[in-house]
Amino acid sequence: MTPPPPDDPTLWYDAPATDWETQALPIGNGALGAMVFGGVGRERVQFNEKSLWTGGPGSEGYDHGNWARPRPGALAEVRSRIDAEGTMSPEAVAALLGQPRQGYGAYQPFGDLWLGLPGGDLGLPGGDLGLPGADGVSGYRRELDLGEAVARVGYTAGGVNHLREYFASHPGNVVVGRISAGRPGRVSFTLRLTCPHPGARVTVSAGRLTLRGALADNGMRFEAQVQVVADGGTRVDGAGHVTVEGADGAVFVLSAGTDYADVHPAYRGDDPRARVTAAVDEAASAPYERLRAVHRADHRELFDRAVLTLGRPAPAEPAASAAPAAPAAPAVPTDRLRAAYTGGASAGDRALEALFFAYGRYLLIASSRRGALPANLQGVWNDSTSPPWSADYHVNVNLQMNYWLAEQTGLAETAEPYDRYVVSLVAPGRESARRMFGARGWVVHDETTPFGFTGVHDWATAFWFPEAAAWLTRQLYEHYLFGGDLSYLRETAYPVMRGAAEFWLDTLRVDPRDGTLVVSPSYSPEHGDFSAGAAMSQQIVSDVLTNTLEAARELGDDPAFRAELAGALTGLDPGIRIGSWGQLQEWKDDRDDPADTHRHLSHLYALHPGSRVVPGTPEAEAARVSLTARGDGGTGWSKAWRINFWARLLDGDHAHRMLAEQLRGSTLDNLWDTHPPFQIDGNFGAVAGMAEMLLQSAHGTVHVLPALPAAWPDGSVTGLRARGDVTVDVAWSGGAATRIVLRAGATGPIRVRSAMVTGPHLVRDAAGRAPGATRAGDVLVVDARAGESYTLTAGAHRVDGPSAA
Ligand code: FUC
Repeated sequence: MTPPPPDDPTLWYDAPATDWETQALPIGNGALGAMVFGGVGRERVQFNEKSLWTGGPGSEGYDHGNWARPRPGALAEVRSRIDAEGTMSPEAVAALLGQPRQGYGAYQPFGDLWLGLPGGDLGLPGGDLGLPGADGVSGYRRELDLGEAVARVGYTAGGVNHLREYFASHPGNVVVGRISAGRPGRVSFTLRLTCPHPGARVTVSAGRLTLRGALADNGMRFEAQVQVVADGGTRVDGAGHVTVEGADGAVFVLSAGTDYADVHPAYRGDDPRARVTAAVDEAASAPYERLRAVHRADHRELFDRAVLTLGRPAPAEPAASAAPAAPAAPAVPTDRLRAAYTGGASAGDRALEALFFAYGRYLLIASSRRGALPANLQGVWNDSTSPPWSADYHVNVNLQMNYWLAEQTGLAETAEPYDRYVVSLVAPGRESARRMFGARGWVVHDETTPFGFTGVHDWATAFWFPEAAAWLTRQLYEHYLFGGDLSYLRETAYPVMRGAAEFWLDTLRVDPRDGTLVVSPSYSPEHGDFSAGAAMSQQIVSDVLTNTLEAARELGDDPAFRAELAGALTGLDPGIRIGSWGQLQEWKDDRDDPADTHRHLSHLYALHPGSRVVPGTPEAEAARVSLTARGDGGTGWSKAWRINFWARLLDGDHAHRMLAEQLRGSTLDNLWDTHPPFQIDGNFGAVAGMAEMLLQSAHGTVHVLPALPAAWPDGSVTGLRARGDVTVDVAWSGGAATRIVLRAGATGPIRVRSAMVTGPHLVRDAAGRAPGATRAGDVLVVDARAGESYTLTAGAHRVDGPSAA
């Protein structure tokens, strides 16, 4: 097979996948996802389309989770019991405020493509996928080339080389496969299309398979089409399949869609047929090489923006912003690389870590692109009609975590679906706020769906979390802080933030114990009892009110509203308290148990993703005490969050230890995160954490290598983003930065923090001129101009005037 470009990060294996969750390889374009198995006698390509969901309108009893019967006095009763008794069990609260889940639904698999290949089982799915070694197969390789976003399967059988390639094109909205052989006339296969949903029908005409049906649960219509195009040979339509014999090569293109629309209250739009037909027609009439070139350019534009290399000393004198050397494809199959991983000092360990970083960014590009729903608990990939947690949008940490890496690693555009989704929750969320709380603004609880489920169910452990709306708006505000786009703040972020803040202005209440404003009932996610003023509730509300006030000032919104926000902030309990054993308290009362190792670390919200807890302060020390007590265990996403926490505490070694825990204990052979089971938030959260280890900008400076672990003495990273519209490349050696490049998107001072500037160093713009710069301690303030780049180099031989000030 054609080897990949030598420098592209690549996952590869020497055997086909037999298991969907742990071995198959994901491709996707945001709306469409597919899992490639790479069988020899038979290939399976399982596929999804993001909007295919049961539940919502049309599903029995659906009303957005709003209370089916009015509950006058129920909230007041919970509040007064909490006032009187201090706490209330989740079960007791759920009995008063919850209700059985109705019409919630779940994300659905769409179908499977099966390629029956010579020597394989051409019958119905479910049998042997075909293992290499049988029938004289040699040189088997299955890979996912992250730079090209192409999955490949190659082997030699009967003296002929066979190669299949698959990719999911965002510009074309199609999944494309090419089947080729090293000799003319040696491509033969039968392609079938199957669907797990009862009543769906497959018809075949002119080499095109059409799958059409409607979900029994909610009537959602769906359609997929696959066109087979053969080069030479014969192509014959059969009952439910297309057969190609003796071709020189063949291509298939698949597209799929539903009649879902993200519009409240019907959530239905046009029949998908016209869209699917147009996408397949267009791709099927284009030459394969062109489809691939367009896909490649589209993917590379995002993917190439950030590259992490670990374990190679930084090159001595690279050009200012020259394209970096990407990590080379490791010589060991990825499953063996992972199995051998210890988190120690080996080159293989560094290669796996760099690959994991590249993979997280790849997965976000593949599962979150403009025009589709955001990445759910499984991104876009799901093979089950009843997936874990419905593969939904959990908003008590998981959906938020999916997008932490977007701004930091140069993928801001991938957050467009998230923004659009959050905006779409406002209409149903206003209704829930009004009907359940009698409040302005909007609300959503613990988890939600594409149909605006903003109310509640009654699973006591996780049903009540009205703080979710406020937390969701943080990413929108961050998008503004990173990119500085004022019209985005005005038109997209601020209205949503204002609504989330208004909800709390109407819902906070005075704590009779001390007169502060608190959230009640309040629940630290999935942990302990309900009480008033749990740390996370207070920290989130403080965050949303503070951010909204800042934004309101920036935009000059009405003074009366600003005064309301400022007043609430004055009375608000900020939820940051140091307890009896030096810990950051999880609840307003000092009830934390030092032996508790619960996976949630909700009370550290103000450390990350919030920024109220600043390293070096007593509160940060208390956060460290809490974090240490909770230990290094936890599920996949929980470990990922801990990487971020330790990085924010500027403890690179502990952050790295958590990354190692994640790779050792919570990562599958295909490098998917496992909760268990597979849950993609851990992939995304870990990459955000790695980025936080290398660059932070939450506290007013662009802090370079804030938490570099001893395990990463040498390396380089390009394309990390800092708040204030700065793009940063760093090369380091022996644990110290040797070169920092700042690319300024805006004119104004950039405050760079790095130990480098305390020693001899040079600062130059791209033309070799010294910019205005002043230094105080380890912070250098560079007078930057938009569009200009500034290179800082360490070195005794060139002490420089302005920067040595
Ligand atoms: C949160 C977590 C669970 C799980 C679920 C999808 O509720 O507490 O561990 O990740 O989301």
